Amino acid sequence: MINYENFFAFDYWQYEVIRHLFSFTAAVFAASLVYFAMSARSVLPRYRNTAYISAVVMVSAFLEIGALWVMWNGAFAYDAATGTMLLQDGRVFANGYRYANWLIDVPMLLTQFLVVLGFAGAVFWSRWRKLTIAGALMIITGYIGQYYEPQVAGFVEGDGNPFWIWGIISWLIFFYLLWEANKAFKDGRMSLAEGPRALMGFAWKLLIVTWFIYGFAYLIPGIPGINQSADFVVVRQVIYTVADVVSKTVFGILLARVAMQQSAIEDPRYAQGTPEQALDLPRTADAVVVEKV
Ligand code: RET
Repeated sequence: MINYENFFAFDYWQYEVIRHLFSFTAAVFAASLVYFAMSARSVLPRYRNTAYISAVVMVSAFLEIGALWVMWNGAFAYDAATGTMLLQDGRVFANGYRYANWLIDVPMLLTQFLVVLGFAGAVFWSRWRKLTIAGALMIITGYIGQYYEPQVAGFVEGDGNPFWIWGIISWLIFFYLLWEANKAFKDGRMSLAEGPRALMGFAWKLLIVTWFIYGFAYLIPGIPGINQSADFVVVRQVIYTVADVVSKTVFGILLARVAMQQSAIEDPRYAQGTPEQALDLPRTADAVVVEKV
């Protein structure tokens, strides 16, 4: 069944806002990729994976949101008779690409979370297994449920219950995931010094809030009264955009900052603003010797 967005006639502004949301998000991720690639060497080697993971997240998100942008452009065209943007014959828009993106990014973000919390070896892998399996199952079950959006919104005949059943399963897995991630946060934060620990606490709260938002956005096609309004299609895409930028880029930058602060505390070569930080030069003592020569 084609996605819910395809059943609407959009005012031009509604269509255009959504189009700009896609181009904005794709541009943010392309720009963020540069930041993460360049900041990797500003932290101790054991934290570098956080920047590399952010870079992977950026590439995957750029491609998936770019795909949405291209599809959105091709799927609708201006209809002079009604003054609206209408779905074109033989074209569709598929919001499911977002789920394909999350399937990569959710496990990546959880891995990044464990890396910055300082887990390594067997402890890392046992936590990683639980979190990534839960993350993947949460997305896959939601992905199945979203195929029933048109039925639950009443655009086509048919049983809308699978939308709720898969959605509830996904929500339950989400709660389990939060519970495991909270345990990881509590156990791992003591590996960080006070300053970076506080910042990590903020990143964890931000993760909780933004991840909840995705779950709420899923529900919109099932809410009577708003589920046939094109305004709420716009609202849903705005929600996804904010959640995406915050959970990928802002979260990634916060984790990079935690790693930078902790690195600077453990090894002064990584203190902010020194040329050694950018260039990865030898220790200050060695650098003095080099200068004399
Ligand atoms: C679904 C289905 C309905 C129930 C819940 C969901 C949660 C989705 C989440 C997605 C997070 C995505 C991220 C992407 C970043 O790149 C699957 C919508 C709870 C939490 C963090």
